[in-house]
Amino acid sequence: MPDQQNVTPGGQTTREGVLTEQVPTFDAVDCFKQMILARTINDILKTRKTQGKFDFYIGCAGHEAIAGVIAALRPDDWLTQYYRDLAGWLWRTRDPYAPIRGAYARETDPMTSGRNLSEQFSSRRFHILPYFAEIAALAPFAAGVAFAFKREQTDQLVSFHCGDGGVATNDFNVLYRAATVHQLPVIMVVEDNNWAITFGGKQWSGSLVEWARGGGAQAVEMDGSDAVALYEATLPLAEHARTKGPVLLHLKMGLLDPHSSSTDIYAYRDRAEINRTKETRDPITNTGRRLVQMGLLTEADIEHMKKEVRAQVTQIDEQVQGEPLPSGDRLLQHVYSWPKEPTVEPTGAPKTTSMLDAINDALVEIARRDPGFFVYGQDVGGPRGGVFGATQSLVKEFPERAISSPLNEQLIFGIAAGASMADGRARCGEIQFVDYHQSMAQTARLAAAIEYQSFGDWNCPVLMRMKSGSGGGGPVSGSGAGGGGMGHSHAGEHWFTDIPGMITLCPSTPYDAKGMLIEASRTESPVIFLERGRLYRSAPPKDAQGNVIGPVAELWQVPGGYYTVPMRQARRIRIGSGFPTGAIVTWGIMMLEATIAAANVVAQHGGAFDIVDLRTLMPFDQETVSAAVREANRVVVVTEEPDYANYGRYVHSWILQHHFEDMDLPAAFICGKGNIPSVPYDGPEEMAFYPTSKDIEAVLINFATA
Ligand SMILES: Cc1ncc(C[n+]2csc(CCOP(=O)(O)OP(=O)(O)O)c2C)c(N)n1
Repeated sequence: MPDQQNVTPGGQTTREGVLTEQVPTFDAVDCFKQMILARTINDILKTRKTQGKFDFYIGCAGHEAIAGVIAALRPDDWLTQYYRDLAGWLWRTRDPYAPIRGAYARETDPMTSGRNLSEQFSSRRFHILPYFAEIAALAPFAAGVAFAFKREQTDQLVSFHCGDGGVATNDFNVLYRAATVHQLPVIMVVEDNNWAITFGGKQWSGSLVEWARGGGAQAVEMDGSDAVALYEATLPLAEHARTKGPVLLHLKMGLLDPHSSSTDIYAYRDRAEINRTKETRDPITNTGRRLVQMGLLTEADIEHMKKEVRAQVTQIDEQVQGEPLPSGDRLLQHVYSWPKEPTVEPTGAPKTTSMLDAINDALVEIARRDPGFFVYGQDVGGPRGGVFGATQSLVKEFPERAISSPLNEQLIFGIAAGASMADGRARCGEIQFVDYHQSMAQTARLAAAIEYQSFGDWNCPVLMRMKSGSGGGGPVSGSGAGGGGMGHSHAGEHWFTDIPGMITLCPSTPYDAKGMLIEASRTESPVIFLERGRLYRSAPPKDAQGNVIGPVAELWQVPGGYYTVPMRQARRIRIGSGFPTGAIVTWGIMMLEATIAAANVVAQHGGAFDIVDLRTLMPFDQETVSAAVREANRVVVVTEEPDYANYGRYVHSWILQHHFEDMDLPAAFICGKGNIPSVPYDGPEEMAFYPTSKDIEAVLINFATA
């Protein structure tokens, strides 16, 4: 491999370059040179940190032989590299500028453009997944990437790296489970230096390799300080991962520096242990000795190489110090990516359709246009199409695209998210009840940070559907208790609408559910699609006289075929005629309650009300809310959430902040009655909790008569 082939003489990372499908010929001397380069960058940056040039540094000393593992992989294999893998980064990218730019948080940093801490490796071009500060948090995503590789039969693998501490995380265990259950092309590389900050105790009991083998992985334990030995050991393991299934590589390494620039090594390690580690496990010494024994280098060559590399790094360091810091003006860049294609208008014949059928239709329409699209979740591949039947049509038409998962929400999210990153298109996960999102919460939050953190280099177009809210067959006013019960009836929007970078949708009608689900599959940002259980089979709402409420009932007429409904646009529905005497801002099942209330109040008092059905909860359509509030001068926000720090409160507060002067009555707020942990199963208590059209009517009568 030519030296530094991906960087121009001025240090610009080149955008071209071919990632071949062959393991390059192994040049052991060149590999060793990358290791020396890593150590030299490490040593210079450590010094710069102590000189106060930047705030934090975390080093690679002791882990440089990892370059031997990466050298045994194909350049089109994907990596997750942890913060000690600088030598692996250099081997893969040939870019010594990037880590230095990252340390100084320069705009030119190709990994995160200064947004993330140093040594948080990331590169879409070089297939290095974006590292998160949360230890091992990339593991579920790595599972998803490997899942996509296996489905698409690409013959690529994913090499996931973490320390011994990382093995203890839920995330690592999710990767292990996904990789063994689905026999994925994954190598789990555990770089065990025996420390996790100052803790040198157990992260697992017994033997790691025995544990891994017990679940169906190939597993090897070896010294991790000789890059040539690592290269030779990894070649057959990579072949195994590619053709048979997962591999765990447990590497015994020695940490030569303190945990990071924030830690004093002598405060927690004794000198004898530090010296012993340096004598026995220094990869530069051990790999250098091996190359001398092989006759490839002399001691003098090594000394010469070290000098040459030091001069090169010193020059790069000087150059990078002169490069610009990012501007504060770009703070808001790369939070969301919206569909770039224009809206697709419906052309198919409309027919009366339930929301459940509309969702079924949408999934099939997406699958028809995207051969890689799949839905992954508990029971979704069974003949019933999940416990609610949302994937039944997909199971019939594309049985191999509705895939039942093990019972682990973090695993489900990871598979869908990683596969979406591998394919660059929405891959869908289904969580049975939003209440169980809790296990996937960290993975979801990080997915939403990917675009921002990598300054737009990476996206995670995952699409997560989940049933939320109470069960039952329609509006609370019309059908009574839904019987969801504790753990099955949270509304759940506040769990997602507080995540910048995450799009949260909650349609209230079949027409919007179909069009918005298809639209969500075209975006590059992660999307949470909340399906209200009460709406799955709901008929259009009726007024007190039993008449179907026209303007809303139309939205049960769902066109056949493919069409999209734009996100970030609320739907404004006028009930009554003439100038509106109030606006109701709501979404989901409460949209139906609001419609019933408005129709009943109009029937009694005349006038009109505007319903603003948000549909996209975050980021929500501020323009439409503003227009409705300015016109009606009176507004009520209605949510079925309990009155805690809920999402509805945010919308209400936003209206107060921006429209206080526009209102001639205080902005009203209706929510679930009481701060209860979850909605009770028994009918009387459930009915006591949910707001109904009667609660809304009381506010609207006040609007109409005040
Ligand atoms: C989820 C999470 N918990 C805690 C931390 C704080 N933390 C940062 S590094 C670290 C130790 C990691 O140890 P290990 O995985 O063995 O890697 P090493 O630093 O020893 O190479 C911890 C606890 C974190 N970053 N993420």
